[in-house]
Amino acid sequence: MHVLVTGGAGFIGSHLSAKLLSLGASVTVIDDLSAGDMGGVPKGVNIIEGCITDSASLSNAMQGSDVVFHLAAIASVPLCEADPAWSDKVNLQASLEIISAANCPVIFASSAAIYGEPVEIPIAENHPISPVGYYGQQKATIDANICSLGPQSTPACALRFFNVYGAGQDPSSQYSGVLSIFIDRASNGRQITIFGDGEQTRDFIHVSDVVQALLLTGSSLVESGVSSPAHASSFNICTGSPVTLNEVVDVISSHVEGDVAVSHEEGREGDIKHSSGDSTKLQSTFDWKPETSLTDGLLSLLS
Ligand code: UD2
Repeated sequence: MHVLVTGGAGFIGSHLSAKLLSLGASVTVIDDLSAGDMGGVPKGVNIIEGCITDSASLSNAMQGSDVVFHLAAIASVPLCEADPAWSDKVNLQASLEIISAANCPVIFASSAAIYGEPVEIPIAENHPISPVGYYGQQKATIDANICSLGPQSTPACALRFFNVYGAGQDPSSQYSGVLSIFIDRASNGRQITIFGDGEQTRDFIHVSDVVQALLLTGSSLVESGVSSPAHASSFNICTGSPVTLNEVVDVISSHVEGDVAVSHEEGREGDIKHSSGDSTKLQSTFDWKPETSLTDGLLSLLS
């Protein structure tokens, strides 16, 4: 099986590539290293250093693929806001090209950002799509495009990632999630800053559970093509068990030596208060459930 992982040098992509290799796949990664790090790509992966907006690099990467996991994106809300024309090229135009050019199934990394401020919690896949900002809008457009594919099209699905965390998420990067920042600071005796009162909730999902969801939907599309229940469909990738930042800090505090210093700053502009997904659709369609509890996930990062 020849597998292409776009954005394969990134946080999720490198975990996926390692798992695919261990399953015996031949893995190609295309990554422009704007956020990824080739150091995280396991030995044995065929690496193409290039941007998905470059048609020649992309078609070279896609050649001979049996399945494409399309994870490459400008995955930062502020960066997309700063350069919407560029993020349109990367997140939107290149994604459209991948879906239309692929002669094989495509699994697209969508995002909980497409829901915007929730009007109903937990958020199921039929929650209104109301993204705030370019990043969410671009993800929403590709997600909708996939959900409207017909039976003659490329087999494809969209996975809507909630707050993914795990080893290898660079805490110093502006792409980093709050957990990697908190863990890094607490384990180095540095102060944690909570934006707002810490009562905001997030649905944190461990990267190994995300990889499992990618593999299950990918293999279903490979085996059954457009007859797969994943085809032209979207799935929330989340635990359904939201936690507050204050709870996160409590868990971290009880597992590091010494006190964790916490300061509060004003809430970040544009932040949503509560986010909690419903993953019933994925669980009832495939044999998937989140396996890593937040406590176990945090502990593995602290040890
Ligand atoms: C995530 C994505 C964002 C967008 C959004 C869509 C990341 C890093 N962010 O934002 O790109 O897709 O989902 O809903 O993937 N916080 C602190 N202290 C810190 C850092 C963060 O208190 O040092 C707070 C932050 O203000 C927010 C919460 O932690 O209330 C989570 O922040 P985040 O950036 O990890 O994730 P989120 O859901 O806001």
